[in-house]
Amino acid sequence: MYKLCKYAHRKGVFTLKTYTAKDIRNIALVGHAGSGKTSLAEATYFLTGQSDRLGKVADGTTVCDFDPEEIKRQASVSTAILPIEWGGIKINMLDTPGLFDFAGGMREGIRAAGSALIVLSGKSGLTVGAEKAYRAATKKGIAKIFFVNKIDEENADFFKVYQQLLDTYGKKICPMVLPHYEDGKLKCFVDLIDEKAYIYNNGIPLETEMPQMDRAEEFRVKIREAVAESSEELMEKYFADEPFTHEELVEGLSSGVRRGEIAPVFCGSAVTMAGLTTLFDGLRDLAPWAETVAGETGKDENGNDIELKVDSNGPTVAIVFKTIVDPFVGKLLYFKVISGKVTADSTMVNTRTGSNEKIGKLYYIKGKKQEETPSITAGDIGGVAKLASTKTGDTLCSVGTNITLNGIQFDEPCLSVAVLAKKKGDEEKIAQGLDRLMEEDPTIHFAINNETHESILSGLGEQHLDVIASKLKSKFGVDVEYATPRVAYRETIRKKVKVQGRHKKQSGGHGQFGDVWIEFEPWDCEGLIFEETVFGGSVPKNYFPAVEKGLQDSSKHGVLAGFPVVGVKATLVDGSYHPVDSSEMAFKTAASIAYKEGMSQASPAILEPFGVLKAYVPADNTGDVMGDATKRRGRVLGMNPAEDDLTCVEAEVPMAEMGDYAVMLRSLTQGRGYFTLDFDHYEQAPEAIAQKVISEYKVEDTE
Ligand SMILES: Nc1nc2c(ncn2[C@@H]2O[C@H](COP(=O)(O)OP(=O)(O)O)[C@@H](O)[C@H]2O)c(=O)[nH]1
Ligand SMILES: [Mg+2]
Repeated sequence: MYKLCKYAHRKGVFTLKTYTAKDIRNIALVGHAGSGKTSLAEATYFLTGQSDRLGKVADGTTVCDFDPEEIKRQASVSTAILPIEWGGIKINMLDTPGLFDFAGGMREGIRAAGSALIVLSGKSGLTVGAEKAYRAATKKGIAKIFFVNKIDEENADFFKVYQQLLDTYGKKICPMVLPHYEDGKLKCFVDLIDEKAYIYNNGIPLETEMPQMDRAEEFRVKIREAVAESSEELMEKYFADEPFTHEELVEGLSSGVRRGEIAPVFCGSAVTMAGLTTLFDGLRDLAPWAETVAGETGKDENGNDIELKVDSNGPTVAIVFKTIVDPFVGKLLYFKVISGKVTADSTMVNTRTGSNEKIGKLYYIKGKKQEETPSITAGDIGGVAKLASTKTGDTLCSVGTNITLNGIQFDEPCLSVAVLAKKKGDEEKIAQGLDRLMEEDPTIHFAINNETHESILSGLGEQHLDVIASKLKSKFGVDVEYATPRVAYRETIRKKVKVQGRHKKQSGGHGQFGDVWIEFEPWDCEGLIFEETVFGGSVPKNYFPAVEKGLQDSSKHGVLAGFPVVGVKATLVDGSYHPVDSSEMAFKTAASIAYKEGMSQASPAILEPFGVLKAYVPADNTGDVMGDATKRRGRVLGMNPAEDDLTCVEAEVPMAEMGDYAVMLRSLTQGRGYFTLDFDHYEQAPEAIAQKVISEYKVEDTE
């Protein structure tokens, strides 16, 4: 154990040294909301002497949750960085949000991390948030370490949580420290690596007598087996029943962690700070150091793979993993240096845009604070402000290098609302604000729908959209309201008719005259297609374009509810003209008269958009999902096994019924499921729906 007193409780500003990659650990704190990630990061910050006050989530005094939205909600909505120093190494703690609505932050944190520290509550155990984080870390290929938190709580049960982990992830689960209870009371923690028992006083470990523990031997054997797996030499030692040295234990375990074969489990409490120093030691000794994990494969300008070693003398390549937008200060980008060294007042190239970026001042990030530094070396994380066109996921390279790193795969927005300005005239400011917020948060999408003319904002859930509204208010001074987006219905006809459109006006000198006979019939086409079969010049050729124009313009609005018309063929079959009074204008008007008449007679109908839904859910939920799709007037097409032990239920569903699908699916699957929904085709709306759409249109029309 590294002596805490040496590092803890230093007052005042603590300037970070420059560390080499070997001495840097980038750790993403991930897991279910409320498991104690932010509290753990705060306790770590305090205990290692970076701050002289322990921040509390409930009081809104944490360094991590500094955003007003986070203070208001007492929950993280974005990823914060807290660097600490422990026994000669630097640990960058990336405190990510656990709420699924803010999963973007989790992806960003994991992108920058070499290990995921999955925080579990000792009471609730392995929950969906932790499962998702485990999966995300596995996909990224980084190490997984568990911390069973809230051990101070009465109904916390470490061994139950351990059993859950074992059942789910198998033998790679390996506890490093055990809580010891006597008469139902937590007495001490047994460190299985140090072979020492500790009690903690405000986080300060005090060695105590090693207790008799029933299960300790079982876990010691587990550790020995895991270590033996790491090399032949150690395997021989294991079979010879020789004890491992401390160094061998650490070497064997860390190599297993690095290879993803061991997921060590620590425990303690972020509130009483018990067990934390053992965790820090574990992170120091077992979490892969930047040098061993941050080596990445990038692509050169021709798309060839380039292996990058974490080497501060190599070409400089850095990945931008987070953007913070401040309307006054501008944009702050967080980046991780994979290779080389980013220096202040230099020029780098953004490989996506190909343009140069002027790097001004560089910072280490500490919560909302920044501490200036002349450079950031390979394996470390830094911040830079005021870059012209760089955004999250971009690669920055030294001039002359062209290597693009993998960006970040974000979750697709799935819940959409129409954004309305509370104050008329704010629309432009709202659009600008949302554009800026999109730079900060790649999981929101904002665009004007050309057809409904609504501003549509999409995000990952209701809380997410709430936060956006609050940010629009606090950062850009505009108030918005959300409404259900309009459905883009269509209109068509169901029978063939032939009608006349005659336009005649005599007003003083020149008159207006146009006369057409047009057949309207259902047709398999996108909008309205026009043909003519005029015989003998009853309508002169030069007026055909005017007739077509009259029909096309009219077909933008159906006769039932004003929606665009599709699936109609209009054939000009006959008509008459006047040598003086006829004009293009007059024929255009005649065509629109025929349109109104013809469409009304041809049994018009409302069509509604249908989409293909792909709902990815646990097998247990497929029955409910299919039942729900049917209730929404959908048709189930089938079921297929999908990634991550999920099943994909595919269905055709009317878009009008899908407004709350994101909310429903989240609650049905406890956040495990997700879906995609893409427009596919139109279908005739049932009578009741059609009547509703028509009467709404009539109300609007008279208003
Ligand atoms: N008793 C107890 N409460 C804790 C512990 N860690 C966190 N909490 C509480 O759990 C709640 C959620 O904690 P927070 O750190 O915001 O969780 P996060 O969502 O994972 O960041 C807060 O009220 C904390 O005070 C712990 O170790 N013991
Ligand atoms: Mg948090």
